[in-house]
Amino acid sequence: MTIYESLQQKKRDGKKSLAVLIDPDKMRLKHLEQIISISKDAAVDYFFIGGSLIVNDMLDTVLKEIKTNCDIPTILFPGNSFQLSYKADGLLFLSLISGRNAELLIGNHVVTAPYLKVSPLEIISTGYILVDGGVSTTVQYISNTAPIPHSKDDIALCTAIAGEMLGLKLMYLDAGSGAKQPVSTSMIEAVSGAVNIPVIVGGGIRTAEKAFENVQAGADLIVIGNAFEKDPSLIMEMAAAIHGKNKKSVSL
Ligand code: 1GP
Repeated sequence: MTIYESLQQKKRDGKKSLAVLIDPDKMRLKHLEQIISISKDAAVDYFFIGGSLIVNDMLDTVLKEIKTNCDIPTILFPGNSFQLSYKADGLLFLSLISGRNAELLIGNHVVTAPYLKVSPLEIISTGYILVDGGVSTTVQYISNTAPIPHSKDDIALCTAIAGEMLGLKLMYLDAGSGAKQPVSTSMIEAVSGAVNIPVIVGGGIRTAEKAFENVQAGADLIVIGNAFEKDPSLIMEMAAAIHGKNKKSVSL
């Protein structure tokens, strides 16, 4: 089963997933070992690997470390066209559909397409919707785009519908790494109620309660980076809250 088929299957079964986001630039190897070990115990569903800027050349090292220690699928979540490694299993082929920067809507895709076409990576087209998280994030600066205002659910909704109609396979609602204000549950409800493809939600999620609220609102996959970098033991709690929804037995 491909990564995308597994996501579709889980959506059909009403199962929710957790992805641990690893920014290769920020990650120390000791810390990574700990994150991998807890992720295995917590039955984390995916590793997302990427950052808006990667300064050090740690991408391959991080992927190798994950691959040698566990079977959790690794998905590149690239901040730019240079963040490519054949050591990963898949790649989110992101189109920044909340913005109007032609390079990030289609330009970079044209340049990278021939490389990706011959790569062993599973390419998953993804509509990336940046939502205002109450703080100016690296993505906003680097992408040179304005995020969708936090309370404008209808803009996010129409953007997601358009993205699905264009044939995108996943929708990613992101308040940006380290957001003060995560994406609202009302926006998650609006978007997930309007599209049939799996919905990913990330940015500023710090508590199991928030993660649980998001999956109840309709998110299929929750992505968390910063909170786990600060405290890897949180992975256990978050995974229980997200997966607990599967069994409808969690009480928070
Ligand atoms: C950012 O959605 C991710 O693109 C994760 O954000 O690091 O704030 O968890 P955090």
